Amino acid sequence: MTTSDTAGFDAIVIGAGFSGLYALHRLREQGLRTVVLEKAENVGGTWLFNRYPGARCDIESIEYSYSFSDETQQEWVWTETMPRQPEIEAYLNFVADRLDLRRDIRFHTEVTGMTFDEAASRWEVRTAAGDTLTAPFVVAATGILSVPKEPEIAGMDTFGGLSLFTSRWPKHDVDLTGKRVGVIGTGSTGVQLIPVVAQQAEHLTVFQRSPAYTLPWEVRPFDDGELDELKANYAEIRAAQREHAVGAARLSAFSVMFEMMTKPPLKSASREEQLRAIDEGGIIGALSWGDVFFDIEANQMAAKLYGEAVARIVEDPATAAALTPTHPFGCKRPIIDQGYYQTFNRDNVTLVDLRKGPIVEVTPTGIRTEQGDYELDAIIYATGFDAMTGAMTRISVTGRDGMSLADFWSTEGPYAYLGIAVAGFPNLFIVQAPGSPAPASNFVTALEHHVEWIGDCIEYLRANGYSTIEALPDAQREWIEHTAELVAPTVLVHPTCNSWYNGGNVPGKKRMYMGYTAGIPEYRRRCDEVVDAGYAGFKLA
Ligand code: N01
Repeated sequence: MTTSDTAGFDAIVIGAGFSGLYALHRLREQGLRTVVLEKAENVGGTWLFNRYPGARCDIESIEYSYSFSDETQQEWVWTETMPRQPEIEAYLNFVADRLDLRRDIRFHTEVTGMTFDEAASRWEVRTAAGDTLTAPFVVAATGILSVPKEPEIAGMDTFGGLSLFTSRWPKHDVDLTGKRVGVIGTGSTGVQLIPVVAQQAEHLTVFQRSPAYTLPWEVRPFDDGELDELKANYAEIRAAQREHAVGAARLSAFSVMFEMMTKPPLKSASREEQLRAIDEGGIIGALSWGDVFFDIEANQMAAKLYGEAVARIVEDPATAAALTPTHPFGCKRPIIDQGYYQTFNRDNVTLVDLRKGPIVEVTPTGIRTEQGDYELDAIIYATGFDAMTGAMTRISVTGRDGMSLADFWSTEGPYAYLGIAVAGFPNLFIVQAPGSPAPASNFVTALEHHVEWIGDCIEYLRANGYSTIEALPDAQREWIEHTAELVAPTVLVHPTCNSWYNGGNVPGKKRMYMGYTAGIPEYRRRCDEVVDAGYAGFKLA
């Protein structure tokens, strides 16, 4: 295939991250002439861009990897229980080479727009270079956390030092030795980055708007022979993973949270029982109560207990108090860390609690807050993502009757059917769209199922002479209502929670919890049910 070859594809895949690579492999195996359009210079998606110091996955490597190919899972060698970013990037390159995927990927090719041609029942996909490619099916493997949320702080452009963004970290080494560094953002990214930067910088100032709940975690290299033993049991490991609600059966922050739900309620625990919980379980013990996810009062009690556990690690009482969260535990994606709280005992680390006075502006020499000015040589922005919908709303997607996807999601809400398709946009499959189980699970388990469902669906359409499939608005509404009912009794929808889960982290974004929380097996059962009923909720033509 040459790069000027623009017509006659059976499927166009957008993005060459985890989802796009598998979609290409799967559709090609089905005999579809498939091309992947990728704006970056290589495979990897979000794992290519988020190469900041300390970046690593929070699911075990043997589960945060493709299960569809026994060769790749047997051949690839993970070195640690939870992989660092360079190892995940290398793994995705290995898969691309091993499955000979690169010949159908066009790098440096950014998709800027796509329009459904109703007469021809196909998509016209436009690129930044001015090419138009056509295919009946588009699989948007554009990523759930691929579009950075710009911090929009006044004066950012005026800063005379080094400005760094975790979500587009430079490829070359960044030496922060001897520098006064400021970090803005204490989500999963900031919590991973801060302990590593503290070891390099002359001084680190952490600008914290919302303290995180983060679970201390041991990550270790595999022992001799351990990985081989795991690989010998891969069939059982994968089966258990698929049957687990969060798509990861081994120890992870998610499985710990599930475990917490089985514990006795905090509201009826005596003070002695509460203290025993933190004596024996530390930070995780403070949160391990059965009622915290469903009862906001219990959740607030757990937050206080969490603060007590933090104060046992952080020596300065004011800093410990500032590190204690006030938003509900569980309403944001769980975080794990290596030595986060211990970092604040270092002489070269200062915490600025922005709840006491926010950032006013970035100045040429540092950051001005209502509490004072901080002189800095480098500022690192770890401010998160426009998640779930961000990537697709940055492409001008026009469906039936001129309908715009970005307009629909911004006016109606981030609706999709089964977390895969949006009414009004025939033959467009979005991997991990709103309503997918991905946010509350292992992304890789969720996306493998999506890709397989999409592949099977396209095969069914072709085998049965259908040229289009389209979600029906009623089915889409019912799916969204169902997802909303599932989270209604939980703290996930508490109004004080601003998270990428609900779009509350992006000013102006329509607020709605965007995941499916009944677990992967139940999701799979519902998807199977849809298929068995002849693609119920879809119109096939
Ligand atoms: O982003 P976040 P993230 N001024 O949105 C703050 C995955 N991930 O990149 O909470 C000051 O969680 C913001 O403050 P607040 C994982 O799914 C996985 O850290 O809005 N602060 C918050 O503290 C994760 O959930 C891994 O008050 C500002 C932070 O920036 C998801 O990515 C590793 C601000 C953003 O936190 C996102 O994590 C990394 C401003 N103007 C990421 N704007 C692993 O696998 C934002 N903030 C382990």
